[in-house]
Amino acid sequence: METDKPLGKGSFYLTTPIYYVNDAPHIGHSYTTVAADALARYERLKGRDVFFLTGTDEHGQKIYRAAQACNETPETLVNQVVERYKCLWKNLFVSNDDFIRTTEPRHTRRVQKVFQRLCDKGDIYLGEYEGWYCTPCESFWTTGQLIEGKCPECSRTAERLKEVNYFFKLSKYRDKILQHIDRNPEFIQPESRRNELRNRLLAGVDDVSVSRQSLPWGIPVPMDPEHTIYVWIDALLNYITALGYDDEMERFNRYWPADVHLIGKEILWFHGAIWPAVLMALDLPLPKKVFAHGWWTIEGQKISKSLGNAIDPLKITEQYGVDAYRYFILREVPFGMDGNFSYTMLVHRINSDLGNDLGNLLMRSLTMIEKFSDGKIPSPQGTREEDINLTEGAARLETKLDEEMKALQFSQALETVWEFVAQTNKYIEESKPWVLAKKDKQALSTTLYNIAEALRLISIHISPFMPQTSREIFSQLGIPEEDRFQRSERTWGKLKPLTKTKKGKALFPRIEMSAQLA
Ligand code: ME8
Repeated sequence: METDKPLGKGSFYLTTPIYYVNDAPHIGHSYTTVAADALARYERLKGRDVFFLTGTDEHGQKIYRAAQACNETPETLVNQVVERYKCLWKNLFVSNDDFIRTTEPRHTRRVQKVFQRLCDKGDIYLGEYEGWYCTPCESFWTTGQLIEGKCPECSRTAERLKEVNYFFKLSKYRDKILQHIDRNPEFIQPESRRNELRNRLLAGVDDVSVSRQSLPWGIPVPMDPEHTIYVWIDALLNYITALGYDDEMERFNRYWPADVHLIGKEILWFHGAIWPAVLMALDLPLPKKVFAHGWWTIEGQKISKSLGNAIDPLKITEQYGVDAYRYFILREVPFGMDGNFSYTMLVHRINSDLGNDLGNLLMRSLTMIEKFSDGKIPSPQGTREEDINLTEGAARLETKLDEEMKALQFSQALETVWEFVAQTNKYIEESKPWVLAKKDKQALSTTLYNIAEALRLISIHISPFMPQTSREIFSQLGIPEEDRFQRSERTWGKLKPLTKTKKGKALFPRIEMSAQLA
């Protein structure tokens, strides 16, 4: 007997990077968070006990200087900018379970404890740092790593630094990390990034500086408060401090290790080398997967403050809608590759995939149900070969989607759903309900039922990506809230005949190219 209980496949913990609050969020930040949200919603749909964490990285030289530049205290700046992040996530329907700020006491006290423990263990020691520092990346570099005197990551000018610092024994863990990477091909994804990381580790690693001298904006080193803890150590620890490590262990024990850390490719070193080493030093298991996705450019150019081309995602969603934006960023580029944002492509996707394919499917289906069945979903009567094809298509869709979501191939997953949208449109063309209405009422009933049933399943499958559109389709089909997402509702044939449909407005009205923002 089927039950509506969750599948009980256990917990699923996923995270985004915690973003710097020196400046407002742009589409790059929204990309990782929306991808994480789609995954979180998908896993919840599967019955997993999901914990989805995002937050903000609020300490360090970069934020300190940003505050100075606008004559604010760092506290004022971070309190202002964090609201922009929170507001954006709300607007984008992001369903995070927690939001951690690194200035919160629950975080700072736990970071200090971890730092102390690593010192006690002998994995952190006092030394002298001489080298370079890139403030925008908050990264230490050796002379050999600089490219033409510039930061190899962001190509900006690095500063010479000579100061007494605490060091973490990264070198001690190098072989163990390499071994872990080799034994667990799923650990670092995609594969090309794993190879880059491996090569960098193989080339040899130095111990890393984990404190800054006389930088007033950070968490003080517990036994030496003249120093502040290096912002990257502070930040990485959010993934466990948010779970309560290590003074409220219930949540931690329930969710750690993380199933996936979603990050951008530029911060893989921190997540694929430094973070595993810290976890090893703490005798904690490593996250199951770190996925480093690619970068968005805007109309072909890197998103940067100096170019002034960063787009506020709220501007896009105001004009084009939240779900259209979510669909576009996840569909347009295979997860892992770089992509280019252009309004032309956005409008194209809205008009073709969302308007023509999905929106018209709903509209024409409900129009036919109104016209030929008095606005009520008829009972299916008999099964023809074309009906079997459609139900098989639905079953294939579910299996394929599972594989693609497991591999975090969001774009492919959406393509798979759209193959089924196309199959349903084709089913209508071939079944010709308008002809059946005149000569075969039984086949007409079956056909109209099947079309509505296909739409119901489409609505379930798009819900992780486009929650609002999913709700809209359900409500136009007349399906009450309680019948939408239970596990037993996911198989073909669960749509109740005689359901009264409520045709509403077009899901994605056509946008004329001339109405573009840009
Ligand atoms: O690095 N394309 O924060 P951050 C795609 N605080 N994704 C982009 C992007 C782009 N053009 N620009 C930013 C930090 N991102 C640290 C993280 S985690 C313990 C600490 C996304 O504000 C992408 O996820 O610079 C990238 O890794 C992240 O934002 C960097 O955000």
